[in-house]
Amino acid sequence: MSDKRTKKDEQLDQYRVDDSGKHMTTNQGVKVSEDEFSLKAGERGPTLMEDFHFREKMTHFDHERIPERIVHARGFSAHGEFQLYKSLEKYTSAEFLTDTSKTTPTFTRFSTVQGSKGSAETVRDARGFATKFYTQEGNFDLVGNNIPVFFIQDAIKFPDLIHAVKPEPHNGMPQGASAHDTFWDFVAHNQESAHMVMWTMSDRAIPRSLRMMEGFGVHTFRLVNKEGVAHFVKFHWKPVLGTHSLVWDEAQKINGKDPDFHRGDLWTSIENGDYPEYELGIQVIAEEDEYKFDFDLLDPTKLWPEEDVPVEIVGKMTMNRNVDNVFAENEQVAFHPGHLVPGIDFTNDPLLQGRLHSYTDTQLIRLGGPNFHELPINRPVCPFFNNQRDGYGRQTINKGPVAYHKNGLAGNTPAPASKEEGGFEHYQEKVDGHKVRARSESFKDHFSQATLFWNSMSDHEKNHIINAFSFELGKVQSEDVREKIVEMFSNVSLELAQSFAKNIGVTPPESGGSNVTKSSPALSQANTVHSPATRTVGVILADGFNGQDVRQTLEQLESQGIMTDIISNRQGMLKGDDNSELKVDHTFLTVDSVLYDAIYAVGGAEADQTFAKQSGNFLSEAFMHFKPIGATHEGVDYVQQNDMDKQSGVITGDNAEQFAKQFGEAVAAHRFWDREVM
Ligand code: HDD
Repeated sequence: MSDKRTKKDEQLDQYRVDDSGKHMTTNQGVKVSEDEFSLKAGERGPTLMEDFHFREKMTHFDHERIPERIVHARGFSAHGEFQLYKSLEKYTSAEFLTDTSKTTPTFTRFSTVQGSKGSAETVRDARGFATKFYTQEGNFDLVGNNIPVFFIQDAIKFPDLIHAVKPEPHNGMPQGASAHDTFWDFVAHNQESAHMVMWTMSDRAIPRSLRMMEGFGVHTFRLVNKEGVAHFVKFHWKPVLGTHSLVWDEAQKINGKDPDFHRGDLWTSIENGDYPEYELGIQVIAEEDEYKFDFDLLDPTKLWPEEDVPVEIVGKMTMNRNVDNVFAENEQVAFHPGHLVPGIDFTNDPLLQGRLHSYTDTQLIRLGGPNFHELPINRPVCPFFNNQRDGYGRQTINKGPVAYHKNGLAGNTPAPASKEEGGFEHYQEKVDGHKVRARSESFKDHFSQATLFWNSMSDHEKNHIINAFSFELGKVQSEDVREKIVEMFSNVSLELAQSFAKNIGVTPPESGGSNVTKSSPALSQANTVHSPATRTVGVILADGFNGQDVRQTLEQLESQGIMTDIISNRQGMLKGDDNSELKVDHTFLTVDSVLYDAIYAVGGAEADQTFAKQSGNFLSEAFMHFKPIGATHEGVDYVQQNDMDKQSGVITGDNAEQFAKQFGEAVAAHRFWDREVM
């Protein structure tokens, strides 16, 4: 964890408490003399009401849960800081986007959407990517997802969408999954969801790591400069390690083997000093170009193809400090897409407009009243003054009798600030319309960008999408829903609809398809950055291993940033043929092949048949998940016994230096898709 102190850290220090080495007290500060036995009338008698220590301890415990978030309940967060690369004063007056000398403290919470607070993490789902920037001009929250579009176009449909995707109300199933009737029934009857469904059926919905996924603000926002000139903007987070995914079978197994897989990965990398980094990118469109596109900029089911509107990289967020307390920080943090600072503004996107109501509303019930902004994690780092008073849990002690505006007794303060003094002025957009409940005609093309996404996928990505539809609809009981979905997605791609139709027992459509031929290479993960850094390799080792070679290989892998865990059939120290020793991190029992990016099998002269069998299981599973496999010494026998020799991504050889180099390259490649049966 970084020792660097941000302004937010300094503020949080006032609230951080270290209890170690202290006497136990009640909440009133009275030292407690006994904490194991309640006060009783006689050793075998009833507990007495006057046991204030027991009552206080139990009452607090009884109240220790708050409502979980209605969506995004399962999440994990970390502190960080944002460094701007270049001033955006051309577009915005926001200080944190114009002053490159300042770093801005951040707090980011990642989440799944559907599952409850205790659900597993590698489910198929969108991931929340919400960042609070504690700027000197107030908090700016970028409350986005790892998918650039959304299921619906109007916030009034959000409760319907969420009711449909959440566990079905009559039996509370399924947990952490969209593979059930009500979700797909919703999709079939709300065809604006087609584009986002393509994303959730793609590898994007099963990220390898929270450190290896993109983030998107989704909506079109406005940047407004000092002169009051506005530009439309979309915000992007680009992970420095690239965008990478799990494979579906692996993801499901991880859910059982390690339901905390994503938070564990984030936590460990921050503890190790491998700080997750995401570059902030913006796409900008001038106001006068609003109508130059074949989609509506206000429609949240549409993205701006990066080839048409390039992403300009403007800064970087580094996450460098884990939370001290999950409840105080991760659970109590309250994000809101309406938390803006001067220089950033809304558009009329009807999904965004509705979100502006929902977030405060939900915090009121979740955090128990209107003072949640005073919770340490939510407090701005700049001072804040107004005439709000009272309410549950009020902490600020406002002095003086005046709590109203305008006033004379306090010199009419706190007083609103002019624009020059930093006051937020809403962008003066001209709006002229009838009050209607309607959807704009320009929002009615639901399929073109879904096809754009499909066209942009590599063969293996397409294959995964077909498999995902086949899995999800394979779990849907209603024949009618299955048929409707096939029909709906035949508008996106005939090839797609035909392929999964036959897997789910629906007659494949003969006609349909799309005339969109355009593709956007930026949408394919096949074109992402590949790096071996922070990849994890399970090293299978037994007593009698070749000490010199293994040490050299491990050193070289580590010098490429690769993390290694020694796995054996027992814990403790293993002895090499040169009497050197290596400590076992895990046994075949405590970990699993699915928890590693690659497996490196070495074995050892003293390994027996059981060891060879267990190694074979690890290798076979890694091979099945298209992962790199390395083998030297006795490990080569395990590879040969399991028919993996000379297959792509299987590296063998006894020259330690050459092996480490080739294996490192394979680890960076991450998967060998030619092993996949197409
Ligand atoms: Fe939302 C939480 C992202 C549409 C209503 N949303 C929430 C979180 C994220 C998003 C990342 C979790 C924040 C955290 O970690 O605490 N939501 C999105 C995105 C959307 C979106 C990217 C579409 C572009 N959301 C959306 C709509 C509504 C909501 C249309 C309602 C009108 N969202 C909520 C909420 C939550 C929430 C009910 C639950 C917990 C919370 O707010 O604090 O208010």
